[in-house]
Amino acid sequence: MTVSLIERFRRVLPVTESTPVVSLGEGSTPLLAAPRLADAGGIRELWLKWEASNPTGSYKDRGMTLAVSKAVEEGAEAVICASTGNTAASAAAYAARAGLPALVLTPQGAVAGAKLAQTRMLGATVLEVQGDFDSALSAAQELGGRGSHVLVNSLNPYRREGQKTAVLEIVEELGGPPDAFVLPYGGGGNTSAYSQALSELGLGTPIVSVEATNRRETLATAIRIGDPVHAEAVRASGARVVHADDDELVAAWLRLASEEGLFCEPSSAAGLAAVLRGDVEGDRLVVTITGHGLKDPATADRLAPAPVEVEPDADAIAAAAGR
Ligand code: AN7
Repeated sequence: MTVSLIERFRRVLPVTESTPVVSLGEGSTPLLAAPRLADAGGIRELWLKWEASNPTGSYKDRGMTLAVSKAVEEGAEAVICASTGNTAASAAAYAARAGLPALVLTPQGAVAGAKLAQTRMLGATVLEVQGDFDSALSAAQELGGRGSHVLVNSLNPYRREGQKTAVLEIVEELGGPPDAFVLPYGGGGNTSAYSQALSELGLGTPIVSVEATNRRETLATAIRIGDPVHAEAVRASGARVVHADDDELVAAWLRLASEEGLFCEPSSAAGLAAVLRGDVEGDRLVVTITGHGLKDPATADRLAPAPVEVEPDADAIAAAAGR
């Protein structure tokens, strides 16, 4: 039987025997070698933590299983989040699983369509806020503070407790820490969670957090966050923050797909962009790939090589294919 994240890591999570486990089979994601990209980048060992294989297609599920389980334990009647899309889908899924209503605030016009469709399918009430992510998050925090809804953004400490398990899996699987962890930096919740995991393990492994050069306008809508709510925690963690611009993000994203067979969403390639630029030191690197490419098919459709039209004829097809 599938082991839930809470069961697997029970000993290091704030749960008791009486905590109800709300699970969709999250965590225990693949750690995949990336030999071609490693060669290209002159890195001895490059590992990709493929978080797209979580139940809703992103790493958010690691934190959401715990946040929703604790919300149920504490008698919550509803959950709320603001989201650029992935937290929304994850909150909707786990709330549905728990039989709780979910209220999701999205920045209008700035969420990939498939994420919205996923969230709506999962039964959440979706309100498109006439503003950016930061203003939606402020509103969600305020409403959460009134007690009617439990906030399940990463300001909720259970989200970070759950997300720290990615580091535990990686260290366990490699038989020790890598030389560095590299991951995208949007709001900074995941960086905080990784940092928490390392300090609990007594490890000083460097974290490199990669933000969009133009936070407010990047094509990577998942990390289009002007004012990261965990900025102070990220600073305090000692993580090194570097930038990647949209051209670098897109180049890394296309290469990950065509050279390693992994189709992620554009924001998820941020870590790889920094690595391929030679910006991360070490012989053995772990790059976290945070979300699935099918989350944002419109961007793929726009930027992937276009199909070529051809007659249903073998010679014409061979000619068009160049072989
Ligand atoms: C695929 O869903 O903020 O630095 O509201 O979806 O922990 O915020 C998503 C963020 C990276 C950034 N990769 O992580 C949301 C949201 C993907 C993401 C990030 C997000 P944090």
